[in-house]
Amino acid sequence: MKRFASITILLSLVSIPAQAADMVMGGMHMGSSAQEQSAAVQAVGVVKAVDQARGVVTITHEPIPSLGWSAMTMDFMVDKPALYKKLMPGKKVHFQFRERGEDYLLIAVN
Ligand SMILES: [Cu+2]
Repeated sequence: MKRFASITILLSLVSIPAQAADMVMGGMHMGSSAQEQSAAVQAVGVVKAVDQARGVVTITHEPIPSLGWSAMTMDFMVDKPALYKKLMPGKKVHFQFRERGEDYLLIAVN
C-alpha cells in the first residue's frame, strides 16, 4: 500500500500543470496534454440528451480528478451506433471517452 500511495502522489504532482492551464482558460477543457489526448478516461454521469442525427450525447458528468475536471454538462461524440442502446435521457452511466481533436469521443458505456 505504501508503494501505491507514493505513485498516487507522483501522479497528482504531474497533473498540476494541466490543471493550472485549465484555470487560465476559464475552466474550459483546453489545457490538455498529449497524454490526455490518447488515453481512455473513465467517468460517471447522467445522460441529459441524445441527438443521433448529430451523433452527440449530452452528459452531466461527475468530477474527473485524473483530468482536473469538475462536474459539468458537456457533449460527447458517439463512437459507435450500438452505444445508443445504452444512452437514455435520465439514465446514470459509467462510460469511457477519449479526446479526439477538439472533441471528446464516447467509446464505451457500461
Ligand atoms: Cu466536462
